[in-house]
Amino acid sequence: MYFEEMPTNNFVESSFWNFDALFQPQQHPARDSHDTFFLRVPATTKELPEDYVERVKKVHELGGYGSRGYAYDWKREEANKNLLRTHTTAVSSRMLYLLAQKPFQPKKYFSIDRVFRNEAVDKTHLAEFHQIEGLVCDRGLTLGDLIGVLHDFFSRLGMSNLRFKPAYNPYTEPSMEIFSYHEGFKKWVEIGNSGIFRPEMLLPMGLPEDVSVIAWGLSLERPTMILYGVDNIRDLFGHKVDLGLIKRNPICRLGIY
Ligand code: FB9
Repeated sequence: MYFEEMPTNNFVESSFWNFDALFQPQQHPARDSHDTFFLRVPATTKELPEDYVERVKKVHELGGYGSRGYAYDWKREEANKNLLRTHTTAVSSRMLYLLAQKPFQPKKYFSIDRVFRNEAVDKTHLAEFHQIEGLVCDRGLTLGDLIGVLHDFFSRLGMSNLRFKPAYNPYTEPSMEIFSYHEGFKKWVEIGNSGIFRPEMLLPMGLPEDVSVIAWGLSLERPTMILYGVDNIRDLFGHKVDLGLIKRNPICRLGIY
């Protein structure tokens, strides 16, 4: 699908790129230590692009670009807090900001890397997993383009019977959960989330008004567990993995081309 890989080699991120740049308000529940691992050392980020930070502060507090914003007192020290990134969407915000600093060019980006969530662990969930994220940035993209790209992407993973359910993310409007009918399980399985990034996220970056960004995300572990019949995520990821299993299994070539 000719997407470019985004550089994801920083597990430690600032709250600014992980949340504020995504128009996620500072009082949002995902931003407290019940869901997010904050760092003690180094507790705060060294530098942020000051002029851009001012525009993010303004859109959170007062809105603009047709938005009312959140009308709260935005705190720089909150945005400075370092954390273990909770999604690779933090990398997407950095890449879209960099893209906006140059004359506009359409882009197709993807990322696959580790993300960390201070969540209850169980057979299928650890405090970290690998997120897969795709985004297409171009003039005049619509929800139809998003649905089209999702059909193309998931059909290559062998999933073509898709349904979409309206959902909510602070950084996308509209947002959709994605479901696929799993013949084996004889039921609809939630296979990811998606949406169109909000103007309150893109315009403060400096992207042109007529540019929109469609994006989606899923985990790497879930499809792999289902396709390989692994029922405990610890058999797939982490220090307990049986290396023999890795050696015996060829590099996975999912689905069809
Ligand atoms: O992967 C998920 N499910 C899945 C995917 C494929 C699959 O393949 C099988 C072979 C048939 C089976 C299942 N999910 C996403 C859905 C659920 O598992 C969900 O309960 C858990 N989700 C994780 C987050 O949990 C808190 C999976 C993870 C996830 C969710 C959302 C995103 C990324 C990962 C996202 C996003 C996004 C949205 C808009 C714009 C940009 C990114």
